[in-house]
Amino acid sequence: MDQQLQLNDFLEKYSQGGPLELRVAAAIDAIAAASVSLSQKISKGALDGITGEATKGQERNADGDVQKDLDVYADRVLREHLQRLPLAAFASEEEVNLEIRDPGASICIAIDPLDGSSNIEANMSVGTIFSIVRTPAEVSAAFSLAGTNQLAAGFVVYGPQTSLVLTTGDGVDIYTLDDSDNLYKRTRSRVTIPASTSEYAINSSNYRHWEVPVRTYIDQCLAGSDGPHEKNFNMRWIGSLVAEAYRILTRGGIFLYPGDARDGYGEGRLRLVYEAHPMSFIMEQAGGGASTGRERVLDIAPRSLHQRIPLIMGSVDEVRYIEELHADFGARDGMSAPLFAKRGLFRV
Ligand code: AFP
Repeated sequence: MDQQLQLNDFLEKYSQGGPLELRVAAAIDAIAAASVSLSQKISKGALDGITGEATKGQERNADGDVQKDLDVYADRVLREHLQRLPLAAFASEEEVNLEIRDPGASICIAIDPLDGSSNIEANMSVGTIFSIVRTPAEVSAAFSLAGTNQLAAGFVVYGPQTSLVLTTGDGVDIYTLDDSDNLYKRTRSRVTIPASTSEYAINSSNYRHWEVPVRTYIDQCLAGSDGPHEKNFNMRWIGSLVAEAYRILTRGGIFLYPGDARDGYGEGRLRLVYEAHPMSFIMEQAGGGASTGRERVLDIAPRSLHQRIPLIMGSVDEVRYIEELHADFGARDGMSAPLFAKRGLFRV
């Protein structure tokens, strides 16, 4: 097998781009090192005390999600590895507030330490997502800017392999962890997402709560070759954003977590700063699309650190088509009356 590019080699070369690139490279290196430790812990699971159970105090994160033991552990490991770096600000899904560190430092980092934690006890893939931005003039506004301000973004998926997906704004590469030497080695370079797809991912149990454009799109997929697309579709739903994104990067597809009529889900479930922004940067760098259905996710400036956002991402032709369906139904007038939200299928 030819000598595969190691992540360290890429970071060494990238860091020569200047002082800012040096800081970004050091941050990615620290996150990668933390992920090696997390990969080893996750692969042992209950043998190493990881059960996916809630923490003893049933603590909740900023969004009210009950924290699992691995959520808290992952947050701690990543903080430890990032502690030594000059960071202006640090944000985590597991902490309510933005942590201001050295305001004079050139970069800020936001992380979802462990995405998909509800899958841990089911031995399903989970992951770490990160976003690196340039420090703005006012450091407290570090994560109040549009996603186009990101310098780098990536995620690690702890699955059958542990792989790190990375963009620094010049395409997307995938590195796989070699457990014989604990080094990340590039297994795919300049990943390109196919523009069209026959595979969609959505949690269909929420059908009755969706807006009309989303229901229309899924109805069309279900109609298959009898429907307007004149082809049959396949469906996947893993319940782990990193696993869905990784699949889309390998074979195309469309992922939807739209807003819906459930209490608290008007803007969906995913967070803008440390889930949708990094994922959207990666999708677009791989030739895909990422939208709320009505606007490009990367153009959106967060109103708050843990703001939720609808996310429709993947094969670009599919993203654009879904945006057309939303445009046909006009701007959101509150939630378009969910078809069956509060009443049975048939009036009694
Ligand atoms: P957890 O981290 O709480 O497991 O949530 C995972 C997630 O944010 C994202 O990774 C999944 O795509 C999505 O939630 C699954 O949400 P549903 O459980 O509502 O399908």
